[in-house]
Amino acid sequence: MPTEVVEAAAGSALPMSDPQTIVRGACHHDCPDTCAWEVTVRGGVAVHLRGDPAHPFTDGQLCPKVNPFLDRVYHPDRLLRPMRRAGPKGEGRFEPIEWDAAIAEIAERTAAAIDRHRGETVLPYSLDGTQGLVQKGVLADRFFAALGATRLNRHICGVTASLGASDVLGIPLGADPTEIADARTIVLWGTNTLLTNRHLWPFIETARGNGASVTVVDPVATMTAQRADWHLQPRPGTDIALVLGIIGVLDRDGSIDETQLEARADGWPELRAEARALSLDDAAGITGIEPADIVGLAHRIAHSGPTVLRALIGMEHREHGRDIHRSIAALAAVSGSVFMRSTQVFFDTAFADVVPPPGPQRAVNMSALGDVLTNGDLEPPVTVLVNYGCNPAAITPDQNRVLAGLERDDLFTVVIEQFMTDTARYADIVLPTTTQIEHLDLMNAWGHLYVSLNLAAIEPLGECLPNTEIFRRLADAMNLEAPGLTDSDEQVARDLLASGHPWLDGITYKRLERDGWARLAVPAGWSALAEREIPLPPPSPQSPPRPLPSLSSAEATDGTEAANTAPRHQLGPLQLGALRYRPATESPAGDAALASRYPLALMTLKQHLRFLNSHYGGFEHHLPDPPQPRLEISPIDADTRGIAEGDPVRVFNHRGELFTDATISDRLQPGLVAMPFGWWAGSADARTVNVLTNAAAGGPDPDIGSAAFHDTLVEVEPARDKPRTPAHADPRTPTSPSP
Ligand SMILES: Nc1nc2c(c(=O)[nH]1)N[C@H]1C(S)=C(S)[C@@H](COP(=O)(O)OP(=O)(O)OC[C@H]3O[C@@H](n4cnc5c(=O)[nH]c(N)nc54)[C@H](O)[C@@H]3O)O[C@H]1N2
Ligand SMILES: Nc1nc2c(c(=O)[nH]1)N[C@H]1C(S)=C(S)[C@@H](COP(=O)(O)OP(=O)(O)OC[C@H]3O[C@@H](n4cnc5c(=O)[nH]c(N)nc54)[C@H](O)[C@@H]3O)O[C@H]1N2
Ligand code: SF4
Ligand SMILES: [Mo]
Repeated sequence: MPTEVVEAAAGSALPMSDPQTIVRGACHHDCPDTCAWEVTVRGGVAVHLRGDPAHPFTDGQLCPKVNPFLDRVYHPDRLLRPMRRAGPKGEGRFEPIEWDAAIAEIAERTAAAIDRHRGETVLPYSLDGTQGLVQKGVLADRFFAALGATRLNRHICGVTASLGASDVLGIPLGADPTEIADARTIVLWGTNTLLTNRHLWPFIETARGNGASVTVVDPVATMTAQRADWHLQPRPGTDIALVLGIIGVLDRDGSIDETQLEARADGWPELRAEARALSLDDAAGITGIEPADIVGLAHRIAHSGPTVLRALIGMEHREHGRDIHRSIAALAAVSGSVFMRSTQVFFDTAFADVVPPPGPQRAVNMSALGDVLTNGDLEPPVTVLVNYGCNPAAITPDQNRVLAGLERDDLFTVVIEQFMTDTARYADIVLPTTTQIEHLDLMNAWGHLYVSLNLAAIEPLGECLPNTEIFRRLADAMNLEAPGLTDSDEQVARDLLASGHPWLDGITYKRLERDGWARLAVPAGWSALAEREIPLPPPSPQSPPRPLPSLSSAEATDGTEAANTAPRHQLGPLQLGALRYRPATESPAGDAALASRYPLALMTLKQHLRFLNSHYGGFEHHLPDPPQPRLEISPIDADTRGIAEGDPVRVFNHRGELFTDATISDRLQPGLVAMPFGWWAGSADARTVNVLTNAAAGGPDPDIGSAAFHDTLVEVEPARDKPRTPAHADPRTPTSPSP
């Protein structure tokens, strides 16, 4: 239950005399910052929301996306009742039904599909619509495991970057991001910190105040690049050549402590040989960065430390994304820099579901949804799709194939959503779900080390139910018998905190109820680059030993080689090894025939201040003026195509086309165009940028890793007298019945 506090929240405009409750929580968005917040509730209504001023990372600030979050909660277009489709798929016409009828229909149709095809005919499709551990996954995962459903490799975000880091470190754990404040040289490598990770910026400014320099390595002159001391603008996807160039400089200068490196790492001679094989001029030729600048960056990194190399996700959305991220980790090892990245795996390591992981069902990569739904060879075919916390019609690459799959008459689609998204329009049954202030959750983070407890501040609106309750009801309706299917949300949270892992020492449910958040008990200065052993939870009969995240089960220990306190897993030497730049297949230097038809590289960026992925993409007050996702094009490329500022254009390739207006931009190098991602199409015939994007995995295995969104080739031509799509959905055209 919420803590009863009868006081006015500092900074709120509420009269001091009104009794009110302040409930602690944290933002659920897929954002590294996981801001702690406080909701002020009066008379059962949330009246005010602010960042928790005591939280060391959030520091009382939320962000332009989430400051008006209560408008999202009480938005007139919130889905408030279960609905059944009443028109063609995609049209978005629905009629209300009762919860019991909805649950019964889903249970019956799912059971019938399993009888006909076996469990793997069911595909759960979800991501990080909410990052809360309880609502995002635990109960849903148990439910789908009990059904024997196909497993989804949720790899569209973060996994490729993690694998690249893991290839060097054995486990993808960098340093605590707040330690960036102690750096003298900061390199933000393919991460747009000011936009995507804004609460890290004050720590960077602290370092700057102490004399640190900030370098951004990014093909686009992002807002972060514009605020940096130095912006290096490599050609997209060429970072490995830049890294080899830097290592080559350090090698020639004798700046590498080879004795120390060889004691800690395998594969240095192979890496050195690759660096020596690429001349400085060749590195400059591939990357488009002047030789003197490569030397300058190498010297900064090696001689003006402590140096932090920070990456998040940006470069993973490429065919060779895994190797690009591997190269940054390797550079950190070679140059003695601090390596800083997502902190997700700290939490994955510390928390454990008490229920054993699912059996050996087949797995599919979420990036390949279009193929999975339309490929006639899949056996069994997917005939039941249960979608929650994800908006695949908008966010998944190769949108035409995704939509063709969602249109299939023989596909039974259930969408659990807060709003009538582009995906929900294709549902057979839509189930209305709660927002973050209406349910309980335990929040991890990937930009810092604080865990938070999010308490429900208000009752669910309308007939909304949390994801968890929906899966409990479905499990009951389907008579499933498996451990933990009916656990309460609080039980799930308590069990997660009780793994016994030393990083959760002293962090109890009770403490989180009182304080809202707590820092994982990771020692200051800890990182897998510096420490080559990692604590494991103590083995117990209730929680069988499990492999560490991103380690194969062959590498994981059985947890029995006990030290005096907790058992520790030896990570072994760092792995360097050969590393070579290769152009992506779908890039100007890759497939020449394709590049001659579609000569421009398209990057589909997160660039809107008031979007979070596809959240808010259809919200009037979150859209820019004019409310249209424009194509950015360099002056030279616009000129050669006869395109002027604001002109309507057709953007197209072998996957699809879309119509929009052009913006001439000097943020981009010639040969590169960009469009924002996250907008809604708003109708079945409209398309968004993902109609053009590449679904290839960010590494050699198609089932593993993210999509190569940014390795996409297109052509652009003037399109006067053509309709412009996508227009944003008119948020005032409700497709749901009124509550
Ligand atoms: N405001 C806002 N914040 C967000 C989000 C949002 O939608 N809106 N989304 C959240 C999510 S889900 C994520 S994953 C994070 C992502 O956060 P970031 O990791 O910062 O990722 P991106 O913005 O995708 O990409 C960062 C930068 O990488 C650059 N980049 C792309 N390719 C290359 C390359 O080959 N080399 C180099 N050096 N740079 C390259 C891009 O130009 C881009 O500026 O942001 C989160 N935060
Ligand atoms: N072209 C291109 N495509 C991209 C990217 C890119 O950079 N370019 N980035 C990729 C990346 S990094 C990511 S992470 C993905 C993001 O893809 P998604 O995870 O799909 O993105 P979101 O828009 O954050 O969330 C999807 C939905 O979750 C719903 N939701 C929120 N909370 C809850 C809840 O409690 N329960 C339920 N059932 N639903 C909830 C929201 O209403 C929202 O519609 O997109 C990827 N796609
Ligand atoms: S979206 Fe990110 S920055 Fe904004 S409130 Fe949520 S966690 Fe904080
Ligand atoms: Mo992401």
